[in-house]
Amino acid sequence: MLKTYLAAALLLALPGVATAQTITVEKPWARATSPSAKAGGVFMTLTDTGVPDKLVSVASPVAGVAEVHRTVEQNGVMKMLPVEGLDLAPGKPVVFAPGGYHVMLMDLKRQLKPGDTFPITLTFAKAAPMTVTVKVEAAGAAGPSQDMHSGHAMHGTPPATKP
Ligand SMILES: [Cu+2]
Repeated sequence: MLKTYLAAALLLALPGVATAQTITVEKPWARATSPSAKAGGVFMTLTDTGVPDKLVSVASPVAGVAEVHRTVEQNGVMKMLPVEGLDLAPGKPVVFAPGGYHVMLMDLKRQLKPGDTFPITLTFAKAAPMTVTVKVEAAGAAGPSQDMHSGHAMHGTPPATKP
């Protein structure tokens, strides 16, 4: 009897195994924002250790709108383009970093101050949604490109001053 019960329990557990979390999120961080800023960026590294998947949406309570963006150069101008469904290939980490992919927080509800933390929720096509804690670093932290949002009028940030 006991053996039968255990076997049944194992079978029931299998779907849970099949949907085990296969995406890892490393070092989610954001740049501090100025008191009046309405936009901010979140960076991290996503690694898919399971089957091919997609990051389909992002959300955070600190922002009215959150989107995945990619900074690209078009005709010598840096632009940010929304990414609809970011492909995640097993074993190929996708790095979100200043000047490339980032989670764009828009309509910020509060200032992001160094040392603060806030949650963001990542929704995938296959893996279960994940909520991770983002740590706020100094405004110019860990990235060579501090003007990644220049040229993106939607964010309301002034263009970078020329040297
Ligand atoms: Cu952006």
